[in-house]
Amino acid sequence: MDNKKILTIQDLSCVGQCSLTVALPILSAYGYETCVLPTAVLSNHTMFKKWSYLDLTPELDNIYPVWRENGFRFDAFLLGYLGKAPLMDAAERAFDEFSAKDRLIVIDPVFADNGKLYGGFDMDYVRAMAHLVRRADIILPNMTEACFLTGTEYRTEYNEEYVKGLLSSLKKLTVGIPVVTGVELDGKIGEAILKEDGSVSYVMGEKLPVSKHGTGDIFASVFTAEYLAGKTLEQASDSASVFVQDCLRATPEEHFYGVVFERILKGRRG
Ligand code: PXL
Repeated sequence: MDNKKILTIQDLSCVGQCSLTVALPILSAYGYETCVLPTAVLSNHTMFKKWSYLDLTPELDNIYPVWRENGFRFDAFLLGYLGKAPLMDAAERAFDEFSAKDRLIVIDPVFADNGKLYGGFDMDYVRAMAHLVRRADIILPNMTEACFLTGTEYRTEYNEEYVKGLLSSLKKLTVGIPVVTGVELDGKIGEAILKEDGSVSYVMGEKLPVSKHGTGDIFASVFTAEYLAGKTLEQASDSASVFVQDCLRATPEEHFYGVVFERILKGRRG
C-alpha cells in the first residue's frame, strides 16, 4: 500500500457512527495516513433529538498558519459535513495552500436526504456548496442533494432520462465527475456516474428494506480509499456499495442511529 496522505474535512460527532468517527478508521484501515480537520464538535449527530454544536471555524485561523510553517501537503482531500457556509472558503484555502502535486479532491456535499435538508441547513448553505463543488475532482451527492444543488424538482419516481438530466446539470457546476448515490431504478439501488463522453454508467445493487444513518459517510470513505488505490469509478462505487450493504445486514434493527461498520471493517482485515 502506498503512503498517500489524506486530509478529511468534516465534523466530529462524538456519538453516532458518522463523519470523522467513520472516515478516520476506514481510511486508516486501507493504509492511508489520515489527517483530520474537524469543522465542528457535536455531542452526537443531528438525527438524535438533541445535540450540542461547537463551530470550529475560528480555530482554522490558528491551524492554517502552523500547517503552513510546517509545510504540510496532502495527496487527497475528502470533504463531508462541513456545517456552516464560511467553511466553504476555509476548505478552498486548504486546497490552495496544502495540496500536494496531482492531489485528488472528493466532495460529498452532506446536507440533505429523502427530499429534505438536514437540521441546521438553509438555501444559503446549498448555494455555497454549489459554488464549492466547482473545485472537486469527484462529487458524491445523493439524489436529494443533487436536486438541491441544481434546482431540480425532487421526485421519488423517475427514469434514466431524469437521472441523466440531473447529472448534466451537476456537470455545469464542477470541473469534476458527478457520481450520484442512492439512485433507485427497476427495484435496485446504486450510483450513476457521468462519463466523459456524456453517457451514464450505472452501478446498481440490491435494495435492502432498511436505511440507516451514516451510510453515506461510509460510502464516501470506502469509495475514496478504493479510487485512490487505482480502482475505476465503477469498481470504487461497487466496493463502497457492497461495504454499505454488509454494514446494513450486520446491524440489529434496534440499533437505530447508525450501522455497525466496525464489525465489517474488522472482518476485512489482513
Ligand atoms: O452522516 C451525515 C452527518 C454528519 N454529521 C452530522 C450529521 C449528519 C447527518 O445528519 O448530523 C453532524
